[in-house]
Amino acid sequence: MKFNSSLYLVTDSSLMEETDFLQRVEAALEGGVTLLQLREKQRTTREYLTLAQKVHALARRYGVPLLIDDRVDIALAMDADGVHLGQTDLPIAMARKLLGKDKLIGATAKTVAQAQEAYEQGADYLGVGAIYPTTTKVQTTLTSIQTLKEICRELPIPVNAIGGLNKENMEVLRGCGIAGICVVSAIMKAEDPKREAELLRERIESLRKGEKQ
Ligand code: TZP
Ligand code: MG
Repeated sequence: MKFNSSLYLVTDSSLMEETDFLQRVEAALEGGVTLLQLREKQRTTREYLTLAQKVHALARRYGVPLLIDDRVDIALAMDADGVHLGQTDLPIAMARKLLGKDKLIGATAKTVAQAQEAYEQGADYLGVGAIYPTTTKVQTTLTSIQTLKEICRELPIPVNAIGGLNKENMEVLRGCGIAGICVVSAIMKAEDPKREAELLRERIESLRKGEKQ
């Protein structure tokens, strides 16, 4: 499946009521988010599925692929566009076997070796970070810009930077060879998520000019 990961919104619904959450996601889609990941850590399977179906309906309207964090079963059940898997989730090769060649599979990688392994197992893109400390609930460590650059240089698939990124601090990514950025709070906590997405999209496009992808 063709996809554009330049402005990749990873959601966090734990901060708000569902109506507010869905409105924010829609505003972000209007503002120019190119890829969307539903990331739920606290919900039951049934709750995750129900929310995923609502978000999928929104994402479809904007022609933006929806990926499900962690849960290949949910992605399969609701025919999402793909999944994002970390180092403690189902191995990429198994997910590929279950999902087939047309679904998108993203992998978290913090080292060149992890990136290489994910690519060899069939990952379509890599998420690398955290670049900066994050306020989002996640177990992660920082990844250096040097490692990010090496992963971009060594791997032939799109690489997205993640972790604490916003429009004020993303300039550090210029020249790294990234395909895009992943953000949670920059958009989910923004006063005006549509405007924030517009500004982030403008900046990432300008930053990516002249990069490899
Ligand atoms: N993986 C590494 S950092 C992170 C994830 C899921 C969270 C990023 O959130 P934010 O709010 O953009 O820092
Ligand atoms: Mg995970």
